[in-house]
Amino acid sequence: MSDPSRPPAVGVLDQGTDLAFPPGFLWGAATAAYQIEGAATEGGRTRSIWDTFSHTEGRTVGGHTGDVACDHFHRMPEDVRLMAELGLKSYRFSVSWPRVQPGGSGAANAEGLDFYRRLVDELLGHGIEPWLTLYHWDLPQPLEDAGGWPARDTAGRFADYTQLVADALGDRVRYWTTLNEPWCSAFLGYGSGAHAPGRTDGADAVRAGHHLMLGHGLAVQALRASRPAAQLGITLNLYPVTPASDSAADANAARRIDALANRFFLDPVLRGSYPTDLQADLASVTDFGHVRDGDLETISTPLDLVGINYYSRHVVAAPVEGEQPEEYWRAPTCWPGSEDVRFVTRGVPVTDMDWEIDAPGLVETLDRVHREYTDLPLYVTENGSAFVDVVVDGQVDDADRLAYFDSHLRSAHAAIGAGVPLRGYFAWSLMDNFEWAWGYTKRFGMVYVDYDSQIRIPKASARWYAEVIRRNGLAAE
Ligand code: IFM
Repeated sequence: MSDPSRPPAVGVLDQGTDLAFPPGFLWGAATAAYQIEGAATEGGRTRSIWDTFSHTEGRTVGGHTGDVACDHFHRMPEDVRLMAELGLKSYRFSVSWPRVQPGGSGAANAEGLDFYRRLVDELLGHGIEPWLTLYHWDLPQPLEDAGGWPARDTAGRFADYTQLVADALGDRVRYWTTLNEPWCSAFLGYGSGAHAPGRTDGADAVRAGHHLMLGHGLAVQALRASRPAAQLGITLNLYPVTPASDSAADANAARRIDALANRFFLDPVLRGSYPTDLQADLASVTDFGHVRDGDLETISTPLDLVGINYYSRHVVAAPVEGEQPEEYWRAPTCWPGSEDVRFVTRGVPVTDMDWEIDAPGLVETLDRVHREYTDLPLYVTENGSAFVDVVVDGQVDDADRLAYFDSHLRSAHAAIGAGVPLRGYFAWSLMDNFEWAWGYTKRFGMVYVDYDSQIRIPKASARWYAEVIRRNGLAAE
């Protein structure tokens, strides 16, 4: 940090009673390989679908790519020092598949693995628990060329890659996430095409979702066999889905979107079955012929924890006849079979992504997963917000982001009070980074990154979060 002794600008924990979190609560921050590492062609790394996509004209804002990003590959030790100064108890990072297994098949790339060995050692040396995500969207390009996630074989390739990483890092890494947000990989990658690889076929999106989950199940089995002490989970991006009115038609729209956004993954992973209403909704898209005997048993291989990424709520309405109200908008084609459902803008405050700020939705989401699906420990593996940041006198006073964190941590605390076994919280993100199709135009970091100089400036929210961690709690309101 530039000046750790300087008090946080806003939202300081004062003398009030703390909202204390349970002892040992795992306070962390998260990043992902392609979003921060850079060094895209170094150390034997080969192309992923995101290299291809971002280098294709018109795919990302400003033609931005992850070629350099935050240059974390070269600045890793100094970034870990920053984490230590913030007092992080854990750091959630992802391994770049094309860095450790170039091309997505065959032997491991020792140089690639060595980077993650050094990262893990550096973290452990600073008393920071490494939390490793195996797949945060960077499929090796040759595997996409062979069919990508809609092809069944990709699931097996993912399990092979998992084994390589488990062999190299399993002695030092306790917490493992197989997939980050498979909804995005499947439905943005193969449905709307807003994400890599940019394909637009509803049936492919559904097949991709299934094979991602199959890969998850196979990876869990591989890890369990070779690293029995590891804590294994998956990270899902979940949303409360609320009907815009109490009409039966809007309730049905909400049911459909809930099935695609949430239950598509929750049910197979935690119950070993697809929801029957989802299958009926998707009848015009796919007959689910890609699901083979035994797949759902593999997909529902028991886990040790569930990771939840929470950002916002969906409010939805039935398709509108005739002229549509201004606040009703048609979502991009990432909802196969339900493209005609309208999403509704409520006029509540939004972040720079135009995502509505809805802290109570976090309690709802955590409570629902716990009540309807599992007694397993839950972790918020991502939560955060993009806002426009301005550097003034070398400081960034990101009051909006700080308020977002504060309100969502109050929700996390409320969820624990209501009996949810929430064991940790990871802010998204440690630092500003490549926000996928938005390039570098959206800043989610607690630490500001000047992409020209690569100077890092902890924002007010970072200093505030450091204090929350130090006190293991928040000031009462
Ligand atoms: O930046 C992403 C991250 O990679 C996955 N979860 C959502 C974040 C914000 O869009």
